[in-house]
Amino acid sequence: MGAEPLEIYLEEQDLGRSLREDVRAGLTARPKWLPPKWFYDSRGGELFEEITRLPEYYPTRAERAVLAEHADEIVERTGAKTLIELGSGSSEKTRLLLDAFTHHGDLGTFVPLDVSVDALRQSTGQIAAEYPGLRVRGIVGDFTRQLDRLPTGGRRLVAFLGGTIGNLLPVERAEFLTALRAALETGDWVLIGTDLVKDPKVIVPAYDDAAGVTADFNRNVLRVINRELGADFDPEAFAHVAIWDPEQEWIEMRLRAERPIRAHVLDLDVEFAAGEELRTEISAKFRPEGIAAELADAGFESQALWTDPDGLFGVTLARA
Ligand code: AVJ
Repeated sequence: MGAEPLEIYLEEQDLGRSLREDVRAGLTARPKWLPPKWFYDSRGGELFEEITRLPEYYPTRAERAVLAEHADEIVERTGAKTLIELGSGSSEKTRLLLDAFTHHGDLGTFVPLDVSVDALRQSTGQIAAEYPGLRVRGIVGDFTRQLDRLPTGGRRLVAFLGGTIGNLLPVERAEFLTALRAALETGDWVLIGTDLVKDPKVIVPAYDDAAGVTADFNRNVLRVINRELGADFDPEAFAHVAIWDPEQEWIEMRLRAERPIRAHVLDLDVEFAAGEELRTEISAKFRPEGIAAELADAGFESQALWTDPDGLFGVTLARA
């Protein structure tokens, strides 16, 4: 069984419209901001994959260790027939779950959902080839908006890995979890990866690596806007900034104008004073009690929180 044709709920024009809306809202706000989902064109996706291999970027390795250790238990406890992955990207770590499900579960369908058509086309093709007998239904969509399109029926497990939930603001997170609960039936499961609060001396370098890959990834959002909206930003005129916010317990990525900058995008004249910063991402870090409380508020019951041996990253299994 090959991968089925991608189900496209986010057409080019929807993507274009939401990019324009975000750019207009974010670049006319004070302070200026842009949402992190616009990093991920194909170059951005590749830069992110490169980040996951950096010595400083621990979350991917730590989460992989947790999944490797507990995949069998996840299969046994959930008994899932359908695995849905939100923000699936390359689905690299998900293969640990697919391996366990193929060895002693009876998973029938894998449903990766991502905004990137390129990433999905690649991952669904590869996974369908690697797991014959598995039905692979890729969905092109935005995980904050396409939750009502998830396939129904059969015991479902929704995986949301990588700590991507930390890229949402707290209120967006609550809305997202509530919408996810509403899209599920009682008895379905969620598996959520969260980076944990720890010494900022460990966190900051993960977002400001010595090789400058994260800086390049951060600037990529300006390249995306230049290409998609015909803007004229000079990405190299911006410095990469990664700052730990101890009150909010999140890391913020920003682009700091190194000199006064004037750029044009849509019908806007965008001006940056020298030193002015544009927020491009927050990446929240969590405490175990906070994760359980947020899940409970949305109507989920946490059943397990596993961490890697160094306690860097947590994976929570919860039941709807
Ligand atoms: C893995 C998408 C959640 O917040 O760590 C990596 C992306 N940003 N380096 C994260 C990211 C900067 C990221 N997510």
